[in-house]
Amino acid sequence: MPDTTTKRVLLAAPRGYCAGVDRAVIAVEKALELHGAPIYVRKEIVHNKYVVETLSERGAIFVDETDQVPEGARVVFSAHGVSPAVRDAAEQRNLLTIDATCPLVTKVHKEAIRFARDERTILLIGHAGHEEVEGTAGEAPEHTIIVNSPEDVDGLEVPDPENVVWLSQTTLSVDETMETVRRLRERFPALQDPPSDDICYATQNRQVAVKKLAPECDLVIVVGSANSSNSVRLVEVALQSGARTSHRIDRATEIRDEWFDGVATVGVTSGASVPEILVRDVVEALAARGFATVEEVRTATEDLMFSLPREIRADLKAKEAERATRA
Ligand code: 0CN
Ligand code: SF4
Repeated sequence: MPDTTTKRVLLAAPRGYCAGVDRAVIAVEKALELHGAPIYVRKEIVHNKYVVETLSERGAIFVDETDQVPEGARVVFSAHGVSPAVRDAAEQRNLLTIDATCPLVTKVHKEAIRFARDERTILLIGHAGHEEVEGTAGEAPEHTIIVNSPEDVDGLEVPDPENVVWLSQTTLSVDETMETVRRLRERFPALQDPPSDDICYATQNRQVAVKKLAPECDLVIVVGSANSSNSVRLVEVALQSGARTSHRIDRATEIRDEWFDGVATVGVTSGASVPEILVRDVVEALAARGFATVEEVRTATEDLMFSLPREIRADLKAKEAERATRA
C-alpha cells in the first residue's frame, strides 16, 4: 500500500509551451495589436482550448478554411503548417497571410519536397487527419503514403521498395515511432532515414521528463487538450513508463475526487501548447486536496526561441519607422 501520509506532487520539467507555440501565439497577439480586430486564424493556432478561447475574446476569429475569410482580410496560418493548396487558395482570395508554421514543421516540409523531387516514396509516419500531416503530405501528395501506426506497416504497398524514405509528424511518441520504423525496415530493408529527427526537441523532452517521474507515481495528470497530439502522447508514455493511472485534463476543474483513492504521489506535466497558468491551477487544486509538497523533476533545460513570422517583423518595423518620422 502506498504511504498516503506523505502526499506529494512531482512536477515535470520541461513541460508546457515550446518555442513554436510561443511564437505562434505571440504572432496572433501582435497581429491584433498592429492591425486591430478581427484577425482571422485558419484552424486552431495551437491545439489548446484555453488559448483559442482567450484569443477569441481578444478579437481573433478561428475558421476551418480560407474560404470563410472575407476577401482581402488578414489570416494567420497555425503552428501546424499548411499545404501549398491552402496557400494557393488564400492567394486566390487576396488574403494577407501571416505564416505561424513552426520552423521545425517547415523543416519537415522541405525534406518532403526534396525527397519527392528525387522521385522517392515518402512513408510519412503520423496521424491521418491531423493538420500537420495534411500540410506535410500536401507538399507531395503523389509521393506520400501516411503510416498511422506500427500495425499499418504490413498492409503497405509501394511502387519501388528500393526507393523509400520515412519522415514523421513532429509530435509523436518517440518509442512508438521507432517501433514503426523497425517494422518498416523489416519490410523495406533499403528504407532511408530522414536527415535529422522529425519528432521535435519539445516533444522528446516532455516525454523524457514524464518517463522519469512516472514509475514513482500513482497518478499522472497531463494538462492539454484532447486534439493535442503531443499532450495525448504524454498520457500514453506515463502509463507505459509505470504510472498506475493517468488522466488528461484541459483545466483543474476536471480533476475528480475518485482519482485519489490510495494515491500518495501525483505526477503533473503539460503539453507543448499549454500555458503555465493552467498547470498552476492544477497544482493549487492538488494542494487543496492535501498534496502540498511539490518537487520538480527536471531532465533538460530549454532555451530555444524563434524569431516572429517575417510578416509580423516587417509590420513591426514599419510601425517603428512611422513612429520615428512623427517624433
Ligand atoms: O498541441 P499542439 O498545438 O499540436 P499537436 O501536438 O496536436 O501537434 O502543440 C504544438 C505543436 C505543433 C506543431
Ligand atoms: Fe514546433 Fe515542436 Fe512546438 Fe510543434 S511541438 S510547435 S514542432 S517546437
